[in-house]
Amino acid sequence: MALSLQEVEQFKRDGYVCPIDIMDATEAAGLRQQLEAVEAKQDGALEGSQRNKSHLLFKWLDDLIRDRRVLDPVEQLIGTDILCWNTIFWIKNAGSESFVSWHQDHRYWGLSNNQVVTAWIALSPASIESGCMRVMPGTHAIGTLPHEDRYHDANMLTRGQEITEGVDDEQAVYMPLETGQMSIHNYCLAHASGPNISSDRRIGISMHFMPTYTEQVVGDWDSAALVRGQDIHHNFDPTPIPNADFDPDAVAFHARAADALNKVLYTGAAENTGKL
Ligand SMILES: O=C(O)CCC(=O)C(=O)O
Repeated sequence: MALSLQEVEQFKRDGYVCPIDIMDATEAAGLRQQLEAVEAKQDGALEGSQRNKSHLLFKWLDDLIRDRRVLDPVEQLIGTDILCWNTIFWIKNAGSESFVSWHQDHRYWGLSNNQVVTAWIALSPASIESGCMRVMPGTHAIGTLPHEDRYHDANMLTRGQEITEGVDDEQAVYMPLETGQMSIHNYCLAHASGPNISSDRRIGISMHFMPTYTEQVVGDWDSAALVRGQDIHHNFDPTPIPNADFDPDAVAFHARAADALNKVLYTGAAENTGKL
């Protein structure tokens, strides 16, 4: 078993489990190198849309969402039939002010149930200094807290969505990860992260997994990758598996998927800045 019974119990009670050893630092450094080679070709950074649904663009990321080391713990938490809805790069450069305000993802993603989980893997050290995630234990089980859109350039979230009541910093728990380690949290859990005051980049990838019975209840169309088991529900269009990085068919599909995601994430917002 990837997770112990205690870890599964902790996930049910607190809404997260951390850290989980997935790969050694050398293997993670190899993935980081592949990402940075692409960044170097395009002025040093990914575009906003490339940060999302990125498994359609990067073949190695499509491999990662199907990797048994990632899926075995996820299966223990959400069952055997698993879709991957999204993958996101979370990159804070050394000394960057980038932060993530306190939020609950279920408020924005348009997904129909509370069984969706985020697996977040570190491709460089995610320490308190470099701005690792913080969570409010137990908030996955208390419903939706009030949020406000506070558009802010340094906030990595689309609309600067922020919880206005119900978060107590004193009760928050940091989730530091070494390179190659992973955390998993329920997407209803309140979480946030601070700036990176370390001398290295903080590079993480979140992978969002859900049971196949999940529905998209806000957007007209959505897509997901079947990564384990069977999908008898067909609520999401299957995403193509790229044959290589930037495979033209997958890139074309990605454009449509990123556009649909933008519409869902900005539903009800006063302004759609296009930031993803
Ligand atoms: O990487 C971060 O600091 C925040 C990530 C996040 O909000 C998420 O994975 O849902």
